[in-house]
Amino acid sequence: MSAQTTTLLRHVLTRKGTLVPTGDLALILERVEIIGKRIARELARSSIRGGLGYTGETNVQGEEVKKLDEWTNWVFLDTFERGDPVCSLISEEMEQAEHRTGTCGANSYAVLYDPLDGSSNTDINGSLGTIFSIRKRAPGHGTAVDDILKPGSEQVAAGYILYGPGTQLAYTAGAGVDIFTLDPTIDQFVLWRENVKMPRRGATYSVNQGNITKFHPGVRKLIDHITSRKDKSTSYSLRYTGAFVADFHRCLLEGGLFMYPGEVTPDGKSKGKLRLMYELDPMAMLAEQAGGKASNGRKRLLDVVPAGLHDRQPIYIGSADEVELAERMEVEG
Ligand code: FDP
Repeated sequence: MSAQTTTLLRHVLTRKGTLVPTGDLALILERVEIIGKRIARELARSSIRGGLGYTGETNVQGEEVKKLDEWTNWVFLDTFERGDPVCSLISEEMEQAEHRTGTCGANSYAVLYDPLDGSSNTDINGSLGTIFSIRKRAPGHGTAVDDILKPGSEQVAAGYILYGPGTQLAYTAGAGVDIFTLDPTIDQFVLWRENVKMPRRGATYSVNQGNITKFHPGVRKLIDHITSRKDKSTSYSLRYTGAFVADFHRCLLEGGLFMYPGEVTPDGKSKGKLRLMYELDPMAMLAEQAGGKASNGRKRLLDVVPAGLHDRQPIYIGSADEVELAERMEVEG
C-alpha cells in the first residue's frame, strides 16, 4: 500500500460539505463497502459454486428471480442486521420494507437498493451492479413508509458498485461524485477519481434498440437524429451492456446518453421499465452532482413524486446536451 493511498473510510471522514453528518455517512458506507466486497467475491466464483440460474420464484414485479438476486438481497439484510443509524431497508426485491426499529435513534436513515442490477448478465460473466440510495427518515416514524415516498431530490446520498473486470464504488453525498476501486491486495476501496465531472457532450448512446417499434414516435425521431450524423465529430456510437450501472458508468466518465424509454401500451400510455426509487433517483443524483442531467423525457427525474415504492419511469440520463436534445424531441408522448 502506498503512502498516498486514500481508503474510502479515510476519504469520507475528511470530505467536507456533505448532506449527511460525517459520522453517520461513515457508518453507512462502511456497511455498503462490506456488501460490495461480499458480492464481488461471490460473483467471481458463482459459476463454479452452483450460484447461477433461477430460483423458480417470481418477485414483487412479477419477474423470475435469479439465485443471485435472492442472495444479494439477503447480503444487504444480513450486513445491516445491526444497522444503526440505518433502520429501514427497502429493496427492489421485497414487497415490503424491513425495519430495524430496535437499533434506530431519532436520527435514522433508510437505504433503498437494487442489490443486483443487470441480472440478465449473471450467467454470461457480464458486468453487474448494485445501486443504493440513502434517505433520512422523518422523526417519530413507524413502520409506515410514507415519509420515504418523496421526490429523489430528498435523497441525502446515493451511489453504485460496478462489478466489471475490477470492482468500483461511486458515491455522492451532495458534495460531488467520487469513485473508488477495490484493491484486492489490501481488500480496500481506494480513491481513484475525486469530484468527477461528466463531459457536457458525449459520443455514445445506450438503448435497447431492439425495442424500437414499441417506443413513442419522439424516441424514434431522437434515434434517427443520433444515427444520421455523418461527420466524426458529431456522430455517436451505440454501446449497450444490459446493465444500467455499467452503461451509466461510461456516461459518467466519458459523457453520452443512456435511455430506457417508456414503451407505448395498447391504451396509448407510455410506461418505463426501470424503478424510480432504486435505480433512477440514485443515478439522477450522481448525474447532477457530476454536471449531467436526468429526465423522464418531460421533467427532471429528481422532481418526480413516487406514488409507490416500486414505481417505474422512463429515463434519459447523461451529458446535459444529449438529455436536453431528448427532451426537445418530445420523446415521451
Ligand atoms: P435487468 O432487468 O437485467 O436487471 O434494471 C434492470 C435492467 O437489467 C438494467 O440494468 C438494464 O439496463 C435493463 O434492465 C435491461 O433491460 P432490457 O433487457 O429490456 O434491455
